[in-house]
Parts: sequence; structure tokens; C-alpha cells
Amino acid sequence: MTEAPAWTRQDRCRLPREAATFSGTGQHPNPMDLNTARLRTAGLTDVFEKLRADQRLDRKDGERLFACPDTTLIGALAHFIRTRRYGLKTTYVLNQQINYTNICQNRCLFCSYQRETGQSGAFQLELRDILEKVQHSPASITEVHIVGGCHPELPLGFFEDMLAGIKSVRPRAILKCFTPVEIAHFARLEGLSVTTVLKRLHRAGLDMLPGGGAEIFAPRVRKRICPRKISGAEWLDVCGQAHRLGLPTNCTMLFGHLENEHDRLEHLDLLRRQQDETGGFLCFIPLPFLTANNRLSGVRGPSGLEELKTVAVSRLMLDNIPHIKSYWVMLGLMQAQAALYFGADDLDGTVVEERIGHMAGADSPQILSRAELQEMIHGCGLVAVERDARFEPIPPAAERLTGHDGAEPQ
Ligand code: V47
Repeated sequence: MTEAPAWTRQDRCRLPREAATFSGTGQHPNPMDLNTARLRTAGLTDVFEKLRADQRLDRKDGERLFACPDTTLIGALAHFIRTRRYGLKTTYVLNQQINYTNICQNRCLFCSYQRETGQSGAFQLELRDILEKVQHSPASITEVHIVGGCHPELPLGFFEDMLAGIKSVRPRAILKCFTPVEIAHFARLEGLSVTTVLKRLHRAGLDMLPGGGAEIFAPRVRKRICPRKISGAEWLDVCGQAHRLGLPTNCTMLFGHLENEHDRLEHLDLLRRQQDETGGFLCFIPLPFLTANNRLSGVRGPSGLEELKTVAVSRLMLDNIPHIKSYWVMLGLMQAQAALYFGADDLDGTVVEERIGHMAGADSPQILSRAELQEMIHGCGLVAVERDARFEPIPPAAERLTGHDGAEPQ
């Protein structure tokens, strides 16, 4: 007997399959109706009019969205924008994450992954371990996503060799490596400018930066949850420099800890301003705080509705960032599907091996196959499209022409 797909198995996902499946005509379901009476009751008619006219929402509008108790209405507004841009198209990527070390000088209080040098559980992969992981991954992978802690000793040459080595094994894969926090750390450690570091890594094979490490920009909160990390302004500055060099980046927001809705809106506003200036953000990933095994004691993390509302408000405020990712690792599989109806248009990817969220208590699987990602998307009435790390579609026929072997992560 064949095994049920991972996301329908009880131990990996609590979603009863039928709950996410719309039966019937195959027509696009509209579970969240945007009717005038409902908008009027919520006092959001003018917001809808602005969205219809493609006008930018301001911070006050954002506050009203967060304050609105009708969460599915906020979802419907975000879904309106998402479907206007992308229809039912929902992207996924065949990717592989690699974490090269958990040794990190920053010691952020929310982080369950960090260890000190010599502490039990601390690890640092050698170059050959990393190359072995890439060599053993399916040839169909189009994105390699690498991040690690701010290690006190690893030199820039280690990362240059890493990139060059991976490019020689997987010349067609896009290398999305090192958060702006790591880039700033390399620069400080080497006594080089951020631009020099980015140029050297770019020359070695770096294609783009992932969006981690942004956390929440509000200095009042940052001081409490990650006092040793670079400031929000520095994080944005590294992104701006990368964009100016032609290296796109993603961006994130960690929410549901000590921040409030004003802090979230300020964060979104700063990302939006940076994007107006340098234009290189491809995708925004809202990351709900996972509470296990870290030093932010007594913090509960966001509720399910708060997660969905934050995804939706992000879609509505970030009018200039093309994509919103529903990151199944942190959200869980059921909620990641729901977020696709709250403004998100991307599900991330196969992932293969993830440590940061899982050490913080994520109960999602480590890996999904292409078939499972497609089934998650189709299962909630949307259309699955494979993309690369830069959100360029990968047509199935092109895979055959370019000789991908079609092997799936198992
Ligand atoms: O930088 C750390 C966050 C990030 C916790 O760019 C936590 O495409 C929740 O940035 N609970 C790593 N979150 C993940 C990340 C990412 C993931 C997928 C795609 C992309 C992309 C980026 O996770 C960290 C940090 O902000 N994080 N601890 C925690 N306890």
C-alpha cells in the first residue's frame, strides 16, 4: 500500500485533508466575501476604495486594519490584491537549506538555535560536509539557501570557497546565502566594507541574500530580544548596498513576541521605504515567533488569527514588494495553506533540512516533496507553479530540455 502524503499524516500535520479542499465546480471559491455592507460595518470602505484605485495605504490605515475584529475581511482584502496580481497562481521552489554553524556571537534571546563554542550541541560544518550535502541533493534543486550564526573565527575565504565549490557542483542553482546580519559580521571581522564583502562573495558565486535577521526594527524591542545584533538601520543598509550591486534580497519580520502592532507597521513601513529607494526585495516572509527552548520566557507567541491577520496586513501595506511567502516550516502546514487565502502567493519549498524553526519547536516536517507541495496548493483550490529563487517560473518542459533528472527530495 502506498503511504499517505506527508502533510496528511497525523504525526506531521493536524489538518484533516477535507478541511482544506474545496469540492464542486472547480471555479475559484470565494470564502471571504467583500461586500459593501461588511466593509461599511468594519469602517473600511475607504481602504477598499484606495486598494481598488491602486493607492498606497498609510500607517493609520494599517492601524485600522489591525484593529478590525473581522479578521477574514482583512484576509479578503489581501486576497483581492493577491488574486488581482497573480490570480490563483501559487509558487513553490525546489530548494535545499543548509545551516553551516550554530555558533553565534549574537546570543539573541528569541533564538533556540544558537550555541557557544565548545557548548554541547554546538556544530560547525566543514567545507567537505557542505559540498557532500549538495552533492547528495536531487539534481532538480534550483535554489541553495545557506545561513549560519555569526561565528567568531570563520574567515571570508571559507565562504568564498563554499560558494565556488557549490557552484561547481550545481552550476544552475541560485545561491541564496548569508543574511544581512552575517554580511555585516564578515565585514567587521575582516575589517572590510560591506560593499567589498558583497563584491567578493558575488564574484565567488553568490546570487542573492535571504531575508533573515531583520527580526523587528523597533529599537525598544530590539534592545530586549537581540541587543547584540546589528540595528534595523544597519540591516536595511546592507540590503540597500546589495540591491545597488544587483544582488536581490528577501526580507522578513519576526512577530508575536514583545512587539506590538505599531512596531509591526513601523517595520513594514521601513521595508517599503527601502524598497522605494533600492527596489531589490523580491519577497517578504512574515515569521511567527516559535517559543520553545529559548530565553524569552513567558512569551506565548502569536495566535492563529493574529498570524493570518499579520500576513494579510503585510500584503496590503507592502504594495511595492512583489511576493509574500507563506513559510510552512514556521507556520505549520495547515496554517501555511490558510495564509494563501490571506495575501500570500508563495509556499517556499522542499527545504530538506531546517534547524532554526525546528529547534524552536516547529512541528512541521523537515522536508516536502514537489508532489506534496503541489498537493498542498491544489488541495486548497489554487494553481501550483514551480519557480526559481528569483521568482522566475520554471516551465515543466524546460526541465526536460535542460536535462534535470526530475528526481525528487524523498
Ligand atoms: O533569521 C529565529 C527567525 C529566521 C526564531 O529569505 C525564528 O527566502 C521564529 O529568515 N521563531 C530564519 N522565527 C528563517 C528565514 C527565512 C526562511 C525561509 C526563507 C527565507 C528567505 C528566509 O528565523 C531568522 C530569525 O528571524 N527565527 N528564531 C523563532 N524562535
